Amino acid sequence: MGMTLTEKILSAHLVEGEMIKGTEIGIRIDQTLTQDATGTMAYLEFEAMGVPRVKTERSVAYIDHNTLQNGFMNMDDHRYIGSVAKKHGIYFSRPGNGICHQVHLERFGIPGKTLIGSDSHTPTGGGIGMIAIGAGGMDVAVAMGGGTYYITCPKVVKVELTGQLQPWVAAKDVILEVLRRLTVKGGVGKVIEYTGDGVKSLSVPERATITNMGAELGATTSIFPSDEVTLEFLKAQGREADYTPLSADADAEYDETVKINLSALVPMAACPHSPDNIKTVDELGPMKIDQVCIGSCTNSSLMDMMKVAYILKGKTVHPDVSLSIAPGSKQVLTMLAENGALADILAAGARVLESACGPCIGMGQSPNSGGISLRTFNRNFEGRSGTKDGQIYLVSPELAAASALTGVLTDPRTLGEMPEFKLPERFLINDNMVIPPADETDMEGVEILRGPNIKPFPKSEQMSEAIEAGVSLKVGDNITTDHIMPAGAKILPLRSNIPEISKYCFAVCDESFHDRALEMGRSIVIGGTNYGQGSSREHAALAPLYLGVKAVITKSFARIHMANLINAGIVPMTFEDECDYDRIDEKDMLRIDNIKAQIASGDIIRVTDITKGFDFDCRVSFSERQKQMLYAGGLLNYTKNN
Ligand code: MIC
Ligand code: SF4
Repeated sequence: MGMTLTEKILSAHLVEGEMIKGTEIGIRIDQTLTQDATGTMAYLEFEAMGVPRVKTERSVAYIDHNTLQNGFMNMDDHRYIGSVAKKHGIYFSRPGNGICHQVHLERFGIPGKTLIGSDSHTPTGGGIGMIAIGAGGMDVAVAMGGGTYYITCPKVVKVELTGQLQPWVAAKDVILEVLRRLTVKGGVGKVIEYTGDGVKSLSVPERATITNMGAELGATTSIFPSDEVTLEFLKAQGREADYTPLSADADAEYDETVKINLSALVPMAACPHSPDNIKTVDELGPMKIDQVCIGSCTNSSLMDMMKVAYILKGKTVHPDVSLSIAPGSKQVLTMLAENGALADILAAGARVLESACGPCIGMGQSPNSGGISLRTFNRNFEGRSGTKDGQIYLVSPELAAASALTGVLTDPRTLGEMPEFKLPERFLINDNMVIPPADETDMEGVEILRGPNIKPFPKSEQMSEAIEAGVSLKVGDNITTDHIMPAGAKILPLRSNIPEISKYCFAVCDESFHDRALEMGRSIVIGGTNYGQGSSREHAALAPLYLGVKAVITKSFARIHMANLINAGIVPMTFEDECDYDRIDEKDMLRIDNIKAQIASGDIIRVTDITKGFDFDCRVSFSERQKQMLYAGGLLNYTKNN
């Protein structure tokens, strides 16, 4: 039987386990990336491991999230990360150089390699044929130290693309269609592999838009083959030596197949507040809008920006609309400046932002109250924009730009004939904002620069014999990491300071959570399905750890968050019978006896609700390694013990 591309790359990197779906496998990691909002923690963890120099083929530290310097904190973090990078063999992409995923695709991604990144949109690298996976900072730290990365051996879904996108229909519409069909839970435990004739009609940046937003499916990652289109992109980046052709075998067997005829797709939008709440432009009609934001790691490539500039050229943004545009990298921005497209964008009245995450993570450009904002981003979770009742629609750059001019949601197909947009034969290559690490002989002398905002990692204890703890919070389905540990301009500067940032833990759901949890001392959180979807931020586990949360019981978990909980020594469990969710209330006292022995002996954990006087069963599925990690009180303790 032939192999899928996913299986080929994973098995070539397999160091532990067997390629049996659903079981834990360990893989060797060739490349890592971090960004600044998760990076300080990752590097504190890396330092704690005491490895002098990274053992990967390439590790890059990007600064792109916390670029607003309203106080010393973010700048201190940047200097800390820069100094760690220099000392320990990591390339440092300075603020202004661009969004990690965009720059990594342009300058570092290599087909057939494995990449993990402390950011959930690391699968962007799948656009160039990598197995690129989002992970918690601790997992990235371990991989930098040469350690194995563990995942559940995934099922592989084949998305067979046929036909060709119609003019003004975009790669964004392809992934919105996949989200419409599979939903934000549909990718859990799976890799989404794109195949079929339609693949060759998509450029690498378009493929990367699709794999980027595969994160919103909850998928382990997404991947495209590496073909002549990939070669063309690498050549234009001056990196043809990095090319290897890669694809699935013709007789590869997949666990599921989804067929999409590109020719039949129409422009769409993901409506508030979920990336899978999809409607077509026709269904939505000419709704009045207040804001348009173009950029983010999903849609900020040169091609995206050239289309936007073409649409805006010679026109003016509607007087009721604020339009902001953040090109994804210095390469993109410089090329727009050189070819004149930037002048067209500026002349139309767009507010051009630096090449960074910006509004996507609530770093500015929050919409007006109740404001309708069209964004080319990947997430529209409630409150993420910084305006609690902001109504965020996720759309293609083409639709966004067309609407910015009219002031209402506008079908880009009304723009008339579409010219051919072609990738340049040669991108402008200037890596002067990527600082290489010190030579091995000089690294000793590099001083690590620490600011007062960088507080040590919260301590976790070994697992106790029993857990008796109250329910500090009960939440519903699809709770995102933006609910658990919100971001935005005010909170992001506290990413290196767990005691401070934990004051905002769950604030979107319940502002009294922080005080209540501290008062209770030890507690348990109850959640619904797909708990922890979204970001890879381990702060969503570290803040609860700091506040005394010992276990989280839900109907189901998102992959990265569940791994982060285990890494933090918090026990994730799911209800064996979902009806028990309804029987438990906030403040109920729960008791789990002999928890270690129960975890050791099977998949079922018996829990008693002391307040209501009933027992219920929870399911766990831990590998031996995860069990040991939980007994030790998390990955750091476990790594130190071993
Ligand atoms: C996001 O898009 O939510 C982020 C900010 O990039 C996060 C990482 C973080 O919280 O720092 C992600 O996607 O992992
Ligand atoms: Fe940055 Fe937004 Fe991409 Fe996250 S999703 S990496 S915040 S641009």
